[in-house]
Amino acid sequence: MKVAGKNRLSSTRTFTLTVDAASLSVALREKHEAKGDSTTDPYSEWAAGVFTPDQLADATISGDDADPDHDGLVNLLECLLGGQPLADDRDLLPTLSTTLIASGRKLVFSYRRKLAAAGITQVIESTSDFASPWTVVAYGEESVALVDAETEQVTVTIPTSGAKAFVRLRASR
Ligand SMILES: [Ca+2]
Repeated sequence: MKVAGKNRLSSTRTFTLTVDAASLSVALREKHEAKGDSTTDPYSEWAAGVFTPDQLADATISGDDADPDHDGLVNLLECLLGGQPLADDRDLLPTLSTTLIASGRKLVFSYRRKLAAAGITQVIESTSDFASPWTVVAYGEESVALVDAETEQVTVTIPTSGAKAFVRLRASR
């Protein structure tokens, strides 16, 4: 899908990484929402540093939802997670694991993010199946630990009693 650069500030694009607790597979979803303002924009700063002027002028390469390296991470998520938009970064996909606890089990959802991308809105949601509504996760606990001067590891635990659960990370600006 092509997104014209001149429309960049006229809409909010939401990208979603979905992690299936049963199979640990990861899917990427996206939706667009109309929005009329332009707020703090860490993406544009990031894009200016990783794309050439010619690439910046081509939304199919530098647009929020473009994936020029075909690694499954669109540029907005590359920016948030610390990827390189022109190199395969599948190792940056969020991880999900399960741990047994007295009341059932909990999901441990974890991802790395760049401190410079903190202005990108992140929401973690879960559902028991794709037919049920996604709900914002009430974090059982959350830890944020510095990995290095530019990166931090975010870990969220999610109590669950169902046999199956899906967790997704949404990023938007
Ligand atoms: Ca990519």
